[in-house]
Amino acid sequence: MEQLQGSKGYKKQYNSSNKILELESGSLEKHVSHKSKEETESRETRKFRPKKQQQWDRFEGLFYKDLQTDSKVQKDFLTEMAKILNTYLTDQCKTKTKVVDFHHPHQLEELLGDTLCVDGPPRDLHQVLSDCKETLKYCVKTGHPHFLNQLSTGLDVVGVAGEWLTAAVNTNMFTFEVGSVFVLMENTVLRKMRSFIGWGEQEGDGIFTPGGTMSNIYALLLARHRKFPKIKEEGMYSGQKLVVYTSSQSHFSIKKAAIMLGIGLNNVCSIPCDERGRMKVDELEKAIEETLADGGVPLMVSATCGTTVLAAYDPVDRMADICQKYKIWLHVDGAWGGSALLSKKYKHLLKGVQRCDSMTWNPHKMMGAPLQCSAILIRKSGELLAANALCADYLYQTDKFYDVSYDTGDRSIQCGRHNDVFKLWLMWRSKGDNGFEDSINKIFHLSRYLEQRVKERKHFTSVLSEIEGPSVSFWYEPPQLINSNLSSRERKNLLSKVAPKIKESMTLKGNMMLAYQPLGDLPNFFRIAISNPKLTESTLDFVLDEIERISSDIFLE
Ligand code: ABU
Repeated sequence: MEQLQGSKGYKKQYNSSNKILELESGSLEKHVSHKSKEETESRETRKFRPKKQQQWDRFEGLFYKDLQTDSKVQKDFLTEMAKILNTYLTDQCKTKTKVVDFHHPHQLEELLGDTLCVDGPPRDLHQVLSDCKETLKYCVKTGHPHFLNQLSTGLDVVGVAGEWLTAAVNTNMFTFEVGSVFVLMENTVLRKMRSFIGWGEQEGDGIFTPGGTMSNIYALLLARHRKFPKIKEEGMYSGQKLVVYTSSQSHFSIKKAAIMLGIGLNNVCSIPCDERGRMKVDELEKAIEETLADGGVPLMVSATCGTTVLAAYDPVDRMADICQKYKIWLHVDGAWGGSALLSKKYKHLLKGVQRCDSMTWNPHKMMGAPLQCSAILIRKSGELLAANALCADYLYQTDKFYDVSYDTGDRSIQCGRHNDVFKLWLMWRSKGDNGFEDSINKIFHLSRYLEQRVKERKHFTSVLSEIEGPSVSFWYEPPQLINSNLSSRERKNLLSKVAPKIKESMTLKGNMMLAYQPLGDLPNFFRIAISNPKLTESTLDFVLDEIERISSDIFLE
């Protein structure tokens, strides 16, 4: 028989099958008598747990209430949690660690079984720690050098530490009275980012948002407010057709913004791109003229600096000429490629960026900040506040005892706002401009290295003749599968099946994750976007080798 001592007076006795026999009071208690199957099972499992985990014995029978009442329990619990995370973060970067232990959703559900369930009585802290460990087992190791599936990859330890502190402080950014030091940090970092755009010290505004899509929504909102400030009060009743221009390879968030702001999908004009994925500026001017001839209002041009797939940079300077001529808001979506501004060698890709009205820039991509960290930067101050302010007097009282210009919340479309700046501020402190510049240069160097290898290797074909941003796109044509006797149509059909099949196989094997996609008429191809400065040339060689290896396993003659 086992006796557990939990929160005050929470003493129970179990027989071998874990049925409650009696409580201290001698009476059976309803909430305990239906001791859940999962708790019973987990106690059973514990008998067989490895020695290593026995260090958690002291958490058995301790519950969340004990965390609240006993600071020693809280400290011990958080120490164990830190150990778990430390091990996870260290191990995930080792090449021998799997990137993913992939299971289909229904399999994962089955595997996790009762662990997934939140019904039933509270689990003790031993179980809570086990839950954390169990969860991490199935997480995708995004800091792993072979995780190349997204634009955000890698692991910045200072950034993670910053995120831990942010979670521990758990404050809101809307007012200075609660955001305090973080409000000042936000001002500092946004000013710094604006200086890289080339705007003056005192010029401009900005805010951190929950992702690049939100930042792009802000841009369109401000463009609309500048041209039609009355919409804020009166809504979109004028019947005027407002038009947004963006390249055919821009991110879908521009369309989402148009939907949300009542502009409508049909009024997002998709401008064709050249062979490298950059907007054709002549086509932009033609489209604007067409809108005007049609009685519409050209509202915003969005230049993409670092398209999602090819990492192409639209010619911002030439687009700025057009926007100046027609008095249109110029937005730069630099969610992926904006960080090139940190590099003297590559900032030319955004030539003319200082002429834009707004810019989206996601430090959670190329700068390696933990998700999420996205900023919308505005050239003219006052526009964010004018478009969004509602002056809620329960929060933004004007008779506060401090300078309320530091209450940043009314510039936001949100009320509560997460502190996304601290981790980035801390990273900037630890790396400085030079550290970031080195990382960006390394990322670009690695992409050029990979591009060269792709061009040299037999059976690999680069999608672009020359890349701009640090993404490399290519086809792999398995010689066993694709031979010269095929018609071009058959070849294309087969080729479109190769990348998905190789990806499936490597994901199931668990040693690598890559992205693939079609683009317009182009059949599926791999995209390796490099944002992890810890990658090496030999890692990239390995990636190409592995594609060949896996391919020959699947496409046997
Ligand atoms: N916001 C675009 C993210 C796409 C990607 O990570 O692949």
